[in-house]
Amino acid sequence: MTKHFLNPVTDVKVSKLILKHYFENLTDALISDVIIVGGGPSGLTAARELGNSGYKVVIMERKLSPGGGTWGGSMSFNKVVIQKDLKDYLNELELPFIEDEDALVVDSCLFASQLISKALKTQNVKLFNLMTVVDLEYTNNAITGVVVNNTGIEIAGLHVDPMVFQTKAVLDSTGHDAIAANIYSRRVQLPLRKEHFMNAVQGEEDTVNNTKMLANGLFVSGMAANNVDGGSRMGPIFGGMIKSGLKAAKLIMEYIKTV
Ligand code: 48F
Repeated sequence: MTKHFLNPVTDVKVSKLILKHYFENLTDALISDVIIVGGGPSGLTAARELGNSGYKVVIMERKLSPGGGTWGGSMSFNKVVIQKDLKDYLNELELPFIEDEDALVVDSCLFASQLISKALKTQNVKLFNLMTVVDLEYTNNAITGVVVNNTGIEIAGLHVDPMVFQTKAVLDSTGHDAIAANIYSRRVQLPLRKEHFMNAVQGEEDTVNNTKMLANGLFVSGMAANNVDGGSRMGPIFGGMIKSGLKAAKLIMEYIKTV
């Protein structure tokens, strides 16, 4: 029979290579500059920006696929809309768009995949999927890490202890869940205002305005930011998420210089 591969790889070699390289990465991620909780559009944008500026970034993503709410467009109709202000940025992402009615229309799957690949291509950014952030580490009046468990363990409700990853800054980009902000708010009794009614124009402004440092070392972006400060929600329009991610990266860089 004709052989198609000069260097066949055995089953055990496949396993060995995966274990070796995955755990090298995971061990390296124990101490980083920034941990981004949630690989949606605002988190991925911040990750790319921070990675390009030389920061060591770890993304913890609960689901199998990063990308958050970008994949499905609206009601599964796979297009998203982005404001014309972001035209140069989309060109930078090498993301094709159609200009219509003074807005940009983008294929949602291409949008998701370009955000992911542009963030991960910086080399300084490492993404771990199927990892759920369940708590925060707090040291000397600052958030200094995240507590993580495997999503499978969380779903099964098994009594297995999580693991801590230390960092200088945590970005909560978990969207509507605002998980890190909610954990912080519960622990220190800081009430959050929760998101407001749907309004794309208002919500897109709010998400950028509400992007901020919530506590020393804890930042919020995207819909998580609106869940902290009562911003409006919006549908599949994403200029606000990109601008929020860029703003979060800038704030984090300024903060890290001070710690
Ligand atoms: O929700 P998501 O896309 O966040 P975003 O950047 O963008 C919001 C928009 O997609 C959309 C919208 C405007 O168009 O309203 O909702 O604010 O992505 C959040 C990501 O965080 C992950 C989740 O799986 C998703 O990929 N995530 C949520 N909780 C956790 C988490 C957790 N505990 N640990 C890790 N990841």
